[in-house]
Amino acid sequence: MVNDDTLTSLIDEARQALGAADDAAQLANTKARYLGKDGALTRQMKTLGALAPAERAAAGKRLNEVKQAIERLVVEREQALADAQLAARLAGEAVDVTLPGRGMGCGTLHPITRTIERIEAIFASIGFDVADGPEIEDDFYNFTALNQPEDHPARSMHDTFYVEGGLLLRTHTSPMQIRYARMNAPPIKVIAPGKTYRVDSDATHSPMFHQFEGLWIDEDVSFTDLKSVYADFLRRFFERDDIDVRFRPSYFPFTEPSAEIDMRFADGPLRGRWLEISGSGQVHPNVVRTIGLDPERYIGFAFGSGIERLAMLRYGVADLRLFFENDLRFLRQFAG
Ligand code: 2NL
Repeated sequence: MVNDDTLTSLIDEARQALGAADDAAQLANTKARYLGKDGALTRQMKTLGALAPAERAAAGKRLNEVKQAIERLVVEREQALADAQLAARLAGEAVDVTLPGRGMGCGTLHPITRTIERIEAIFASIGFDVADGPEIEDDFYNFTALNQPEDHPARSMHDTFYVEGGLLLRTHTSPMQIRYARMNAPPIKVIAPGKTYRVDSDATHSPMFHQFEGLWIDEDVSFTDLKSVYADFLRRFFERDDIDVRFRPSYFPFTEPSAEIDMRFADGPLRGRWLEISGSGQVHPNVVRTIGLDPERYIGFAFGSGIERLAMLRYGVADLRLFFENDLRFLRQFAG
């Protein structure tokens, strides 16, 4: 019953069929066709029982050899398919190291950052320290220490962002200076640039904007010193000498007297127009006391200026919102 030629051709047939299997699923099917429950070889094995005992041993041995031969073919094909798959994956992932690079996209400093760096460098060169401090403040440092009465409208929910725990987002950079002045002995010469927050948003107001304030406390400073320092700053900031500066009376709770600082270019498109550029004043005696100094002995001068306004004038930017939209076409113009 077990014919040797049939078995030999069965191996050949299996070799061909296995060789034609292109993936794991086809290979499993093909294997089953020979070695499975109803496979060609399995069927041959089932005929062994009908053989005479004398023939059965030799036929059984032969069938086992054939089975092992087909099993080897299956393993070989499995290995060949795995090798081919790996080779295909490696070919697909090959990196052509001779291709030109994509180029490195290099960012630029934001114009507000550049403006802050300019301001810091100018004031540092005339002996001012640079203070830093938290953007989340408490009522004391943001208002009380600055002589803001409890019922001052600036404290209301309409102007100030309040956060959890009775804290708030600082509405000016003055709290940094109060902290600095309480930690350092006079003479105090410091500027404090940074982010400030107010509930306000339209074409000319952003809920987050930047300010820098200056504070100068000593035994004998005067408005004249403040004016010459600020005028010097403006001429260096704008890199031009044709700048006039004037003080105009004003009011702030933290200074007395207070003055608005105006500037005017002699040339260029803004020629002759007075521009409000900063608030300023003599530090209020209550604030001097809060800092821990005797207002009979120490006199202070302070100013506070909007950084976006300075940046708009310096770079000729017409709309405040451009600074916050982060349109790369705008920002790239400040490269280098
Ligand atoms: C404004 C007003 C000003 C100050 C800020 C100041 C800081 C301390 C003490 C006293 Cl620690 N004063 N800062 C003084 C006057 C005006 O800014 O509206 N600027 C845009």
